[in-house]
Amino acid sequence: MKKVLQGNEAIARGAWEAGVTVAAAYPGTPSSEILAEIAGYKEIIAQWSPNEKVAVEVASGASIAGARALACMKHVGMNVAADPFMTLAYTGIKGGFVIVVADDPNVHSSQNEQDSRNWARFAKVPMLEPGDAAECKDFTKMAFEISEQFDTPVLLKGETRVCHSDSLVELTERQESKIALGLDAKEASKYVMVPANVRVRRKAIEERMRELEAYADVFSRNVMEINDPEVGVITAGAAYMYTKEVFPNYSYLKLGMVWPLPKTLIAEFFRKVKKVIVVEELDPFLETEIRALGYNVFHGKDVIPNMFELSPEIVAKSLLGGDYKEPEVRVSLDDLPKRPPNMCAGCPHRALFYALKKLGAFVFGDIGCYTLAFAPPLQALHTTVCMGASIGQAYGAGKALGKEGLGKVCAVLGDSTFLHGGIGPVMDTVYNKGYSTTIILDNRTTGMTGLQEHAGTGYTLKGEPANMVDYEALVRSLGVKNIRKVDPYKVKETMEVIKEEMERDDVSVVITTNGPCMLHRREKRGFEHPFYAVDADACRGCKICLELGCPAISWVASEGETRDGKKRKGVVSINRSQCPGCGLCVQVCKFESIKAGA
Ligand SMILES: Cc1ncc(C[n+]2csc(CCOP(=O)(O)OP(=O)(O)O)c2C)c(N)n1
Repeated sequence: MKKVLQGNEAIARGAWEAGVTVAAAYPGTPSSEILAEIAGYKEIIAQWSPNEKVAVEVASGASIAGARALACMKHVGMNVAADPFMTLAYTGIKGGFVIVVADDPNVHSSQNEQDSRNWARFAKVPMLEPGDAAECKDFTKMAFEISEQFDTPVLLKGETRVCHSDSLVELTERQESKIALGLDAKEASKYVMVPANVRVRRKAIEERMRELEAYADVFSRNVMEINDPEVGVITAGAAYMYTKEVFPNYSYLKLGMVWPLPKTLIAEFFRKVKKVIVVEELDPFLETEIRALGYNVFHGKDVIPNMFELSPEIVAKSLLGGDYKEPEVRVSLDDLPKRPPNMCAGCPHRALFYALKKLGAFVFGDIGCYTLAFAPPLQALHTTVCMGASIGQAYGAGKALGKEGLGKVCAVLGDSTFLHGGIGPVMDTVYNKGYSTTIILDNRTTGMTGLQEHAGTGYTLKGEPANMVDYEALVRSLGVKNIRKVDPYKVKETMEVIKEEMERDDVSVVITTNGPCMLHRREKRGFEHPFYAVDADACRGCKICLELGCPAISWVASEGETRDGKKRKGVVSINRSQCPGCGLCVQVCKFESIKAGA
């Protein structure tokens, strides 16, 4: 049977067909849908872990017990998971163990742009790179076979365009793994990475790499297509799709396995074509390796951009230079309406950041929906580095500046981010006698990546009720004595509490209450939610409410007068279908011109 699947759905299907029984992940665009999809397969135990390191550890434990196991993450997740990952490359596996790492070229939704192929070379493990959904499924299954054949974790590289685009996929039945389940204490020297054992495994890795290099030459998805013998392209994944679309007659060496490289195949390709071009997204990964083998690469990163994503147009422009002709029919991006990312109407984060802005605080920010508070009109968040960094940074700034020099400073992060990477730095701030204030935005979901459950939501990935972390009790156990709760929709009270805590010469944590994600609330309320409307005859057009950046509020230019004769240049208007009735605008309006709608 064939079915149109999204790349991420196809990876999930591949894992199911491969007989995977345990899958763990922390969400992150563009990888999040894989686990959400896997959760629908009853044969697979699927879970959200608090972060990527834990996800890899969970999957590797299942693998050591003989199960086929999968861990998934976005590219930056590998930075978090790197510690277990780099050493699991030494221990090897028992049941097939695959890590999906999905890159985000062009940084559609990330804090940086990394090329995950470097992890494969760094850790000395194989990496497969699919180019469409059909390959996503096939390569996932092959990755498990390679993992077991060579006793290694295998990386499967995704990327935005591959993970999120659809193609026709041939479905087959699930095959249960043949490896016996169970833990074997006699295998300890393989799994206990103390120096004497490490040295043994270190040699095993080199042996494994030699075997994998030989395998790469016969791997059925490293495919040579000889067409025009003048020009040959070495490429992989989405870059192959782009290049093939614009240069269908060139010859190709399409690599399904991007590490290690098939040296014999490459040599053969250089014999068969005159000029070899390497087309790849991001780093000159293949190009550097191929040049290091002594080959003369005709074009690579001298013309192909080494940042952002490629497209058929970019590949054609890069390779044709002055000969490139713009296609005649085009929709210009400038013709499209501008829709900058924004927090939802009614989002509790907006209320909190409005309060911080009014307080004039310097905010060490973090990663989540609230990062959008950095943009106009709020402009109330001043750093964002990686998940959980806000707390350590605020603490570090305090150490550098001293309490007096620090002024009004706080760290702000979401609850999923707190559980991911925020617990350690709060503990550190207490232990090392800091005095910063941390604000945890408790919206009881992982909003930014699509409302995934986490250990604070009370539900598992499969929707079963679960323990719900008590944030107050947790931070108290870390030694925090000053813990306050605020309802962010009550702006004045929120400002008072945060001001007091920022002035305190001690560590404090402020936790928002009444702040469940607005998307969750809307679901529950259906169409019954309250809403607010502007009394157009009272609105003075002062635009203060526009400072909230609420997408439900817009400006209508129209010169006129208020009911009591005040001149104005226009009025604001509230879109009823968007307004969830949070009442924030009512609190900021000085002229009582926003009222409950009827
Ligand atoms: C290491 C890493 N893993 C995953 C992500 C993807 N990601 C961005 S924000 C976020 C969590 C957001 O949830 P939360 O902190 O609760 O804030 P919310 O969006 O709900 O306001 C995730 C998982 C990331 N940026 N970095």
